[in-house]
Amino acid sequence: MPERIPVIEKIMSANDQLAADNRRKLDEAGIIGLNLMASPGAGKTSLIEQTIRKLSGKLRLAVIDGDIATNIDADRAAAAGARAVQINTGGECHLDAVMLHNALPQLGLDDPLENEPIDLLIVENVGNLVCPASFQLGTHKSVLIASVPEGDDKPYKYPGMYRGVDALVINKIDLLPYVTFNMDYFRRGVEILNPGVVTFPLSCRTGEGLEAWLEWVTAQTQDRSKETHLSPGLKPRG
Ligand SMILES: Nc1nc2c(ncn2[C@@H]2O[C@H](COP(=O)(O)OP(=O)(O)OP(=O)(O)O)[C@@H](O)[C@H]2O)c(=O)[nH]1
Ligand SMILES: [Mg+2]
Repeated sequence: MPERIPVIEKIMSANDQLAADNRRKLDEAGIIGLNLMASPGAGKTSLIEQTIRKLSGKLRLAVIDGDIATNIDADRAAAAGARAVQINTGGECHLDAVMLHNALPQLGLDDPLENEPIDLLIVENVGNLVCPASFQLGTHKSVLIASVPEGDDKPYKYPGMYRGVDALVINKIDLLPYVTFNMDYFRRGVEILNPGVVTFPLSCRTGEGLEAWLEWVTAQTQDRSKETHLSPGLKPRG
């Protein structure tokens, strides 16, 4: 039905406009934003906890957590030491720019005398390998976590998510001896979709491989000249 096409375009452009506004707010506050996406249980909150613990004292971190229900993840981020805000989407399977726009004021960015400045904002998207890829938030970089127990075929089955991200974490490598996961097959799929994407195999449980991830995160906050810019369309950047 041809009438539907303009409606969809209108929704996306409204989202992109708010994403641009979110980006402007982050830039004005000197904050680098990461949009962390993954399937449910891949280890988003675990990686956030580790990142907060390891970088506290070096970077000032804040977390905005997206979930359909509960404050569980924001509570975990707060317990690890970050300023944390929870978004409950009430059923939506992804975050969008409107939700982030409504959550940003809760970080207290407009009141720098009352609140410490923030260097890095990690946005934990709702666990889902499809929908989050279609909604820009206004963050600077997008990161996908794959985890070993999900299986090595996920790049082939969820290409949209793998195609547009700026960095890829392969979590739960401590489980490699126990599950069937062909790393070469997985990486071949990634390479077709997103050639040369920076990749961090690691384990949030053992800490193996975390150092390279922490260096990359820190570098994002130090080298703002390499920021990506918002582009129209459905690219899952930020
Ligand atoms: N073995 C192992 N387990 C892990 C690792 N990282 C996370 N887990 C476990 O995986 C489960 C899910 O971790 P979370 O960090 O809650 O995953 P999430 O992606 O935030 O989950 P949702 O927010 O519900 O989508 C927990 O039981 C973690 O302890 C890891 O590196 N190795
Ligand atoms: Mg989580």
